[in-house]
Order: sequence, then C-alpha cells, then structure tokens
Amino acid sequence: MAQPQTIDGDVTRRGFMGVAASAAAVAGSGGLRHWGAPSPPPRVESLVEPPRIHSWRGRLSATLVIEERECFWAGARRTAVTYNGGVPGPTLVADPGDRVHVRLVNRLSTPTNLHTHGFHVPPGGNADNVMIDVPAGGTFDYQFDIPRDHPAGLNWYHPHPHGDGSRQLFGGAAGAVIFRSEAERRGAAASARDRVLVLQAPEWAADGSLKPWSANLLASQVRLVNGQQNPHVALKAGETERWRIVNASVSDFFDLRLDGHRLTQIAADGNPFSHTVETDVVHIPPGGRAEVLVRAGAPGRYALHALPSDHGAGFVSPDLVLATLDVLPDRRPRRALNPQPLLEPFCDLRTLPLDKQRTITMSMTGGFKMDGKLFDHDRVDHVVELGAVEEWTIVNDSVLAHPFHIHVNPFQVTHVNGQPVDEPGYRDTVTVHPRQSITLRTVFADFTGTSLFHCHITPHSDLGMVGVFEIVPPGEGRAPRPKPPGFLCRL
Ligand SMILES: [Cu+2]
Repeated sequence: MAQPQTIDGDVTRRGFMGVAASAAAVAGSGGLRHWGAPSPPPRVESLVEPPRIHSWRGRLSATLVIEERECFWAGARRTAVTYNGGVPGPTLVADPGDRVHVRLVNRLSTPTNLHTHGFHVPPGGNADNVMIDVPAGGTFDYQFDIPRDHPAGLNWYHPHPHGDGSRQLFGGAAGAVIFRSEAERRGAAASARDRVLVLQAPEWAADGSLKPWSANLLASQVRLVNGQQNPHVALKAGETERWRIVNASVSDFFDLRLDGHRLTQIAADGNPFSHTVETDVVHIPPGGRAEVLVRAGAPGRYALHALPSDHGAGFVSPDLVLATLDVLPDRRPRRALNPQPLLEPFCDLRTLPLDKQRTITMSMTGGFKMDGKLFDHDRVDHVVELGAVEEWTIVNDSVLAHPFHIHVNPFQVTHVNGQPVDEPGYRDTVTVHPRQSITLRTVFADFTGTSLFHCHITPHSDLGMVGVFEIVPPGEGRAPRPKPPGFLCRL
C-alpha cells in the first residue's frame, strides 16, 4: 500500500496556489504531461481545496473573472471555463446578515451571468437575477443582502444564461459558498474540520480542448473532486470531518458510498437537518448539496465511490472511485463529535393551512418541456402570492430522470408517488425518476419578483425544460401571511 505523502496527509494547508505554483514549475521544466501521453506511475495526490474568500465585519467583496483558458485540471494542462483562473472557482464564506458584493467580469466571447444557487434573496435587480445577461467583455456588480435568518450551509454559484449555461458549467465554471451558523461562528462546531468537495464530470479531446457535452459522456470515466482525479484525504482513526459536497456536474446523479464507513448526513442543499441521518449511500442530484460527518474507522485505505446511477432509457453511469480516504493510526482515543450544534429544527410545512395546489409536468415529447411548453422568458407560467403556502406535485412523464430545482425558496418533500415521507429538512433540488411524482410544500417568503424552476440537468434546461413563476403581492384587501416560524429561520 502506498504511503500518504505527509504524516497527516494534510497538504491542503499548502493551498491551491501552492499547487498552481508546482504546476507552473513543472510546465517551466518542460515536463508537463499531456492528455494521451503514456501514464506515469500512479502517485498519491492529496485533496486540494479552492482558495476561500471570507467576509469581514459583515461585508464580503469578491471579483469573479470568468474566462475560457488553459489551466491545470485533472493532472494536466487543459482548456476550462474558469473563475479567477481556477477550477473550481474560489469558495465564498459569509454569515447570515452579511452583504455580499460580487463583481462579475465576463472575458468569455458569449454572454454569461451569475446564479447564486440556494440563496434566499430577491430574484430581481442586481441580486439573484438570472434574467439578465452580462455581455461578452462586460462587467456586472451583484449585491446579495443575506437575511439574518438565512439557513447556514453549503450553496454554490454558477453561470445561468439560457442556451449556453451548460457549456460554461460543463467547462468547469462553478464555486462553493458557505454560510456559517451561529454555532460555527462561536466555534462550538469548529472541532470538526470542514472540507469543500466540488464534484464535476468534464471530458476533453486528445489535444486537451473541452468536448461538448453529450449524453454518451455519462459512460465516461472522468469524475473529479475539486478538479482532481481520485485525490486522497488522510484522517486519523476516530477523527471526524465535515465534508461539504456540491454536485456541480451538468448531468450526473452522484450516489456516494465510502467503503467501510457509514456517513452521517446533517444538511441538504444548504439547509440543516433537524436530526442526523445515518446512511451507507448519499444521493446528490445535479445542483444538489450534501453535508456529511465522516468519522474515520480502523486504519486503512477506503474508496469513496460514485455508484452506478440509472438515468433511465438505458443510460447508466459506471462505478467509479471519486476519492480515497487514508485512515492513519492514532494512539490518542477520540470522542465522537456531538452533531447537535450543527442541527436546526425547521417548520413542518404539513402543519400549515394550504393556499394552493398545482401540478407541474416534465415531459420530452416534441422537446424538453415544462408543462407541455418550451421555456419563454417573456411568459409567466405561474403567478404565486407573497407569503402563500403551496403544494406542488412534480410529475415526470418521460423516460429520463430529471432533478427539479426552484430558485429563491427551498421546499419540503412530503410525498413520493403519493406515499407520505418524513424529511429531516428542506431542499431546493430533488430527483424525479421516470414516471415518478414528487409532492412538495413551499412558502413564497419575503421577496416578490420573477424567477425560474427547471430541470437541473442543464442540457435539458437549455433545450427548454424551464418554467417561469412570478411572486406578486397578495390580492386586494388580503394581507400576506406572516412567515411561519422556522421557515428559513430558527424556531
Ligand atoms: Cu431533465
């Protein structure tokens, strides 16, 4: 068994820039390996995280430059669509109540924009407004005022221009955003080291140029964590880490299993769970996030698998090793981490009076459609009232699985195929398998404006599987319902 590189394997402290510097040094020496060249002997590469940009005294200011360029990606120099020259882009770290300012500089030859997936902020103006385009060569200043009662957890940012979003995301343009909880700010949860794992599945031609996405790539062998193929993470026996995992692929459902370990899930889609969920396999749809506690077992080497995933219509992704956990012996006995400070109660939306029910159908007859229609950004498909509690049943009337995602407000899944389920928290993206129905409840809280719900397999949404909803003030003479306690805030 190969030995990890360092005593504790913790070369991530060296940081992203250190790796970039080593890559540059290799490039300078003329020893850079190109895609298609004979493989060197296998070596252990430690997981490297993107650089973090933290808020300071309630403010976070970041410039994100999006451009297509060569960068060091999956062990070689290849073309990518990068934020600030790296894949993935930098991780933004802020707190509820902060003002986040992002200057987006578009150095692509096509329009782009920025979707802050999982943010509960206004859908218009210069906040999470995916209806705007930032033209090639243009700059746009976004401002996100994160509500004080915003859930703490893992969110992410990525381009969302209609028709070209897939190409940019498939090319690597994505980054994580962490909102810290009060417990984390106080340090009560700091005993668990926290890692960001951005999952992507790009593919390149022999010359290192990006291939365009095609459904056939589901069977390919490229699955990356933070731009690395099978990076290693080293923990001491009994040590616990919090892994914040985002599925930033355009079309892969990740079913994660860590050999020899059970995973303790504590949050989904940036929403803390009310109780822990012990599981062997964590499912993360495209666009989704999972936060898990990993407690290292006996010393040894364990594979983190992406298990085969059935997309329907004969498309099945292969079983791949995404990363490897090296557990090192430790004489020091370690107590299990108390997960309680990481959990939050939430308002069970089944207990609230319902204002409206709707059925939304995803289909593939005559195109990738939402409710039988192709996307039209000038048409409003559903008008909802501010403060309304609604129940939506999402029906997949097609042969492929589709991850349903809605912007601005998360939801609580209540039924699968009409059968009740008890969820431990809210989500913003849910897998709907072929011929399946998912029923969810949501509250259109705090913000009016127009936004989108769509399939988060972005090639499907680029082809039209997108609906438009508008949140309007309540009808004449009706006051908006007060926001239920525990919806996007503490009980
Ligand atoms: Cu889809």
